[in-house]
Amino acid sequence: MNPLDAARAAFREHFGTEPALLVRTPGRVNLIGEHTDYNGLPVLPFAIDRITAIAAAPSPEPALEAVSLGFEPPARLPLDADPAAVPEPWHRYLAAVLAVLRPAAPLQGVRLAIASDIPPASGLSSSSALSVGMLITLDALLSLGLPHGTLAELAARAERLAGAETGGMDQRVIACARERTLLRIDFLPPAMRTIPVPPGWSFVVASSGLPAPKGGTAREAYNERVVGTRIAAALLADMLGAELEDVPILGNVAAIDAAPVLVDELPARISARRAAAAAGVPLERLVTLSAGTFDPETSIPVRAYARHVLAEAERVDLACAAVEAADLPALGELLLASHASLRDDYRCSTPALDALVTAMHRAGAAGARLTGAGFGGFAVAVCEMGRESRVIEAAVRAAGGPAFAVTPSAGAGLA
Ligand code: NG1
Repeated sequence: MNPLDAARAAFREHFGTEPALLVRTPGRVNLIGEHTDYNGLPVLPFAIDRITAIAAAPSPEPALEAVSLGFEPPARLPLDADPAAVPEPWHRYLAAVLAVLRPAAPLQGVRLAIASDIPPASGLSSSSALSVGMLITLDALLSLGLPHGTLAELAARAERLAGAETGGMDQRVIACARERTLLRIDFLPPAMRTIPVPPGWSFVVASSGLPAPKGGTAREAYNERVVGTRIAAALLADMLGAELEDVPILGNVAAIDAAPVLVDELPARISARRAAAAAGVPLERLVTLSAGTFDPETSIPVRAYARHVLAEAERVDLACAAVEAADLPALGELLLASHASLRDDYRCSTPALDALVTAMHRAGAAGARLTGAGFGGFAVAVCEMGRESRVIEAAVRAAGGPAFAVTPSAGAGLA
């Protein structure tokens, strides 16, 4: 059963009435531009033809009641629930969405049934599909009329409250994507540009066999990179004599010609406490996260992290040019270079992801790389149309699957 029919049926079964509306929210693949968004640097993702569906109706009770076919147990949360006090991880996302919407509107009770065919903990953004879908649902039920760009921003804020200091790529592409196009997203200043996919190109995604969970050690590892790149930005700004207000990010210094050269002068490892003293910035700017504080004593490999982020931002520019020129081999090389940088400098690949990327490339893909935050999850490959089945077979042989072709699809909306 497709997720829309499954969500509708689950709603009927659980609440005994018909839903008032249905929302469809796609997952996404990030083609290139990994770990650049929270540095204010560009990304090039697209929405996929796998969706989360939400069937919803207003409720007479002043509560959010939700049932999910993918996650147990069902949720019943007061409308003023504090996400930090909600123990069940998937309920925390629901509570975080209520929390970010509260200042915008008086909330009313709602009933939801959720079904999805986006593999969870895959790097294909099932979490953002849920948060964006919830916001579209509540926006419609409460007749708020908020633009999709605003809903994407609120969804990113909600996910930060739920624990991962996300940069905002996933929520924007899921809310704003168009069919058969990639979406280049810039953050400084904010901008979006669709880039049509040349005819005859195909994309394949494949599991590495290990999940990329949003909680626990993977969240710690993600937040360590957020803090590590803030440290690098603060130290580079100090070397360049640039004044940074607020939280330092590499996007603030990336456009300064000397920055890439000075990366080699950064310490190989340093803690936030020592870096704050050296760069003369308040420690809180480096370690404060939306959901807590990062340990200021942890020693972080900031030079390698900065090297990856600055080079990856350049690869996004080159990848946009390659797609616009319909140059598949050039795009493939950029994907392979991105993967090598994520493996060697950003240290967020795994042996299974490396083997998967090699297998898909050998099977005829022009290029492949891990997609999403890494530490497990999926890889993406680009190939000529007609070669998908060989790439998929090689991926399944290397890592056990699932592996499937994905089509750049439209963003979220009412079904
Ligand atoms: P995943 O792990 O694929 O959901 C995460 C972040 C993105 C981005 C990528 C790395 C969330 C919700 N998303 O994506 O914003 O930073 O890692 O490029 O945390």
